[in-house]
Amino acid sequence: MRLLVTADIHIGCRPTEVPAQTAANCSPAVMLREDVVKAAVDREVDAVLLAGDVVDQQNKYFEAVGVLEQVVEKLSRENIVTFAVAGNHDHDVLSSIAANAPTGSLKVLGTGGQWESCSLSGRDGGNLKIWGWSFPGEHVEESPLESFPGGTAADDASCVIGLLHADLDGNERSYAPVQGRELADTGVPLWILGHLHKPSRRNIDHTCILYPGSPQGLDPGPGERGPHGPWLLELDDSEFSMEQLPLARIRYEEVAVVLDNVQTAEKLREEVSRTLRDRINDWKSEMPALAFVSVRLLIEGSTTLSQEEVRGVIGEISESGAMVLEGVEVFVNQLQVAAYPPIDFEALRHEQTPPSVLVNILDELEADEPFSAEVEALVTNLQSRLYSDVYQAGAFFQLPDAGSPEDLGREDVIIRLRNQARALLTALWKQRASQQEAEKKQ
Ligand SMILES: [Mn+2]
Repeated sequence: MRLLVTADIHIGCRPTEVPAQTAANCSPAVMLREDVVKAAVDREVDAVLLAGDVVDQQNKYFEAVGVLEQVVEKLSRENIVTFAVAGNHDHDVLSSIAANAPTGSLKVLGTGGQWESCSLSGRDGGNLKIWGWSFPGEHVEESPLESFPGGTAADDASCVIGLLHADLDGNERSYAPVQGRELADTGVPLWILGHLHKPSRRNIDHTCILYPGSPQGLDPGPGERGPHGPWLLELDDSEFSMEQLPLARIRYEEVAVVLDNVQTAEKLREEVSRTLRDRINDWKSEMPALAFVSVRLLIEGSTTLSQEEVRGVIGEISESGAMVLEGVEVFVNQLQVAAYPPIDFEALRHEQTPPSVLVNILDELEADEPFSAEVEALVTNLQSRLYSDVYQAGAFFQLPDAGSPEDLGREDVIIRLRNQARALLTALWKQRASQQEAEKKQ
């Protein structure tokens, strides 16, 4: 028996940090309607399983209803049934969409937070039982597994799968927290989970837990990077195998360009483009449909070019619209310049001068937390300053969801501090170099 599984499609969302046209051409709705459906039909699967957050909370019903109806109808004409559970985003819309879809084409399991099972016979004569549980509201603080009916050992189905939207071993208490141990203790050999967008799988005893992830990354965050796409499952009695079909058209990544004493803008352009080409070729071999990459670019190593000069060169990429390398469009969604003039860091660490204070702060900011009390104070101070001076500024205070200082990503605050420390160190270094130059001439 063959299944196609995916999760967290978030119909209604658009991928961010790509041009508007790209976002429209590669929206989750388009991915589902075209790529996921095509894969299901081409691979002749028996069913498609959706592990929740199929629809995004913000734009839910109206964009989603038409798309999902089309999709399940098309699949059902090919004798493919769609099974879904609701997640925290679509707890209130999925079953009403199912009610309007052609009879039997979309089955939402476990509505109202009540476990429900369904049987499916495959083209190969195999028998599958799917257990599912849907979010009854936006927040669920208890593990849904507390009410799992169990008794699967005595089942007559040749294979049993669990379908659930949940936060595995995480610290988000309000999104159906579950432990890997609990999943393994159900005796269900294969769990398909939704909620985390990054694909992952792990085994605990005889249980396999798969987060298929979203069919495409939606923003530059670390949880959206890497290859995405639905997964193909092959079930044969109690044996199963799985592979990801990396169909995503957009890929989000972080790319570090390490400079080795680069002195000219031309050399910098060459280095950036060479590094990007290498990476893009790797990604293309992994993802045949790759059309766009949105990268967070880190410039490291050593250069005599100033921050502004480096930013100017990289700015050419974004100003020219899209850069095309190896047939793939590239967008720089964020630039971090962590390159220095050829500074003798080791010598500076042993001085008692302003530059050496900066080097020591930078050493800490670039290492793992926890920080010393001094550096921690810098971080929290900047965080609250950004909140009071920017977030609460008169011009912005009416914007919804302004949040609190804690919502200002700590990582972002640390990045800002590092950038400022580097810029200041570079300036002090240059000042010292020109002083030494002047003294020599006297
Ligand atoms: Mn979710």
